[in-house]
Amino acid sequence: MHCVDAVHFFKERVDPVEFKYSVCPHDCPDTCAWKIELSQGRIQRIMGDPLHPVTQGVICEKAKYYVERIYGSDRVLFPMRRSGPKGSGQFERISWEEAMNEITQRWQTLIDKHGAECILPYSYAGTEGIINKASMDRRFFNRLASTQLERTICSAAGSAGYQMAYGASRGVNPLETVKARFLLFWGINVLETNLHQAMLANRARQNGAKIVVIDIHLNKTAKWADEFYQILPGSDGALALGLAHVIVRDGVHDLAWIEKYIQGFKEFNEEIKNYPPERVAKITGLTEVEVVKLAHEYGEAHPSFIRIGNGFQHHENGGMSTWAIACLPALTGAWKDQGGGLLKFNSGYFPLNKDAVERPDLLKSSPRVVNMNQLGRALTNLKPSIYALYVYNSNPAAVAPEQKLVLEGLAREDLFTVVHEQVWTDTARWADLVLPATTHVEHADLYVSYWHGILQWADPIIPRQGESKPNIEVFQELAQRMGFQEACFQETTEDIARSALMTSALQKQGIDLERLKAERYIPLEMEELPFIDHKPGTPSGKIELYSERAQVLGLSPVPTYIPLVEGLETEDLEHPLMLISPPHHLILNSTFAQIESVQSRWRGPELEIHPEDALVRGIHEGDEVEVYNDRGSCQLKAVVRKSVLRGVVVTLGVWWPRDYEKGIGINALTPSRLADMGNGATFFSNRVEVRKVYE
Ligand SMILES: Nc1nc2c(c(=O)[nH]1)N[C@H]1C(S)=C(S)[C@@H](COP(=O)(O)OP(=O)(O)OC[C@H]3O[C@@H](n4cnc5c(=O)[nH]c(N)nc54)[C@H](O)[C@@H]3O)O[C@H]1N2
Ligand SMILES: Nc1nc2c(c(=O)[nH]1)N[C@H]1C(S)=C(S)[C@@H](COP(=O)(O)OP(=O)(O)OC[C@H]3O[C@@H](n4cnc5c(=O)[nH]c(N)nc54)[C@H](O)[C@@H]3O)O[C@H]1N2
Ligand SMILES: [Mo]
Repeated sequence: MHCVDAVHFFKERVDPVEFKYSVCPHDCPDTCAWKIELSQGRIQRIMGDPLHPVTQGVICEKAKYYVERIYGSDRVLFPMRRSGPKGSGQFERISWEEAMNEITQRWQTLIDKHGAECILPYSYAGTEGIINKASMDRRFFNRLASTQLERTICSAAGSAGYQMAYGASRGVNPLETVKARFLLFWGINVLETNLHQAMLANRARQNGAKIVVIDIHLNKTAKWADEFYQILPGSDGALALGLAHVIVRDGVHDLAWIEKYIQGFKEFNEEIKNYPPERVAKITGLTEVEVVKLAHEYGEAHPSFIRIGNGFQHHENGGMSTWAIACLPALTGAWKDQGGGLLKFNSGYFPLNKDAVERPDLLKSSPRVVNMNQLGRALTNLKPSIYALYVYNSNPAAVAPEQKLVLEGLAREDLFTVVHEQVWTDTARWADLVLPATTHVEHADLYVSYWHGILQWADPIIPRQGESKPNIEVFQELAQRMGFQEACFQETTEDIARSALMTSALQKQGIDLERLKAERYIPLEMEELPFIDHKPGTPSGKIELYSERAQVLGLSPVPTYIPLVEGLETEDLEHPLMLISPPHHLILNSTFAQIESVQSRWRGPELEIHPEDALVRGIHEGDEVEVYNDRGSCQLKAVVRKSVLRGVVVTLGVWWPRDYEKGIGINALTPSRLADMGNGATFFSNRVEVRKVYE
């Protein structure tokens, strides 16, 4: 061996590798614990923490590309001011001092002229870290009394529907689901969107359990299941009520349990008489035999577990569908068994002091509220006008419905737009000022999960890139410059985390920030038998199959099936197809869409269309097609496949508008109508037509 080689060899061997830990911050149920390999202070590799009870050393494919997100050439590193026309992407570097002065001066001028309601914040769950998701920002916009944002883009309809029955946001501890004998994944692509739940289901299957999927799309999860029921979009409520019909008709229900724990069985029982299998078969596209079989298999298995996904919550009837599904374990008494019942969300297991964190008391007036699904309308139609928009933790140019209006709004010369971002999204390109944001490995935060019950803490593990700052610091500075005197605007991440954890429930469990920092993650107490250990939070203290609250809201007091306004039962000859656009496994909402490793594995935006629907339109595999309706149009490549039912087309993933031909994304087509409950999103209740594009 040469001398030089020997040195090189030696150097390679001793290059110190160290491991640090963090938490995946994304809007995903799994909230994974990361083990990170660093060399010379630089992140080399991201892995799942093998010791974390839920992560168990496994993370999804996209998170492995995180290194590219952190160090990529498209990071926003410095404050930038627009130097060309809006949307041109031309920016010049400025200092934080200049940026902060410009924002506060322009806001002050606008407030003097139009009042603080001319300012609109726009954020969602870019990070799930409590501090940088919703703390100082909420305090700031409360104190400012700006227009308030109703954050309903995800699962608001279903949450409201679940609350009707249970008055709580908790259900089965996912770790218990290994005990289930029958696992029903309803409207959830669990292999792609909740990977660790699929791992737990695999363990249940090894113990003899059956896995069943109900979806509109033959996706990866449907192929993995033991049985797949492919239904028409938005028909879930009818299916659930049909299953209830058969369960009660055939005596599979548990009357003793119902008498003790249920309110409104009598009224519910009247309603389900309207859903015999022959009617439900017509609405759902299943056969009568399938409806009866599923009802019996579900009703007779113990423990039986239903994982409620987001698929049907993105329809106008999403609230009612969720309520109807949520009634099923109440009929069969599935909650009696460990691992039996439902899991829609488990955020209710984290007893944090939200008011201390967000300070709603700082809001002294009742400013108007804009629903985040209707950003496009708010920017183009609302009177008095919005003159300033502040975006963080979200990429509305890609993810919000009615994209044409959103982009028209962002293009307004008289709208002052500030975007605080980690990367150069399309939204950032439309901004007047762009501020650089730290990623979660550059700042500290406190994490909850809406699926598992483990509280986590993550310290920063690398230096901040460029001049990036976390959300909390930017809002501290803005508050100071706006002259807000309240002491809460000076609180640090740790101060806020401490007050978040200051609740009697956590104190009883011996949890405080010092312990959490030392242990990094602490499993919280979860109910062994939800809604038996503690009563539901409904007014009656029982599981409500009949709800006076629903009646007060002008809704049916029992779950019912309401056909979609833009569904397959609607007369609309010009737009005969339904377009569904659920997540893609390589991206998370629109995050990761631009990074090279993802782009190189992606075949471009695709549209799955049934062979018969393709044939009548003269469409062949690989053709460029235009999907259109009265809201807009978008170009994709056709994939002709029986993975979709006739009348339904599917495209996976919300890619950035710039990735589609003509710079218009899939949300150009989606509606901003609101769902039946919770003012939720209706992305999937969307009629379209498709035609071949001839160059
Ligand atoms: N890889 C990846 N993971 C993610 C995300 C991501 O973008 N990518 N996003 C995260 C976020 S924010 C969320 S909210 C969750 C969402 O994840 P999920 O809860 O899985 O919800 P979706 O993927 O929107 O829809 C799930 C399935 O419902 C189907 N579906 C659509 N309409 C209907 C219907 O009417 N009835 C039925 N039964 N099924 C229907 C879709 O085809 C899809 O296969 O995933 C999170 N995890
Ligand atoms: N057609 C269609 N549209 C959809 C959906 C669908 O299924 N189909 N799904 C909907 C759903 S369920 C959801 S939840 C929404 C999600 O929509 P969004 O919440 O907008 O999610 P992302 O697209 O991931 O954008 C988050 C952005 O926040 C930035 N970010 C991350 N961390 C930080 C931080 O600490 N500070 C700052 N300032 N920025 C940060 C990221 O870089 C990223 O650009 O999309 C919805 N849109
Ligand atoms: Mo979501």
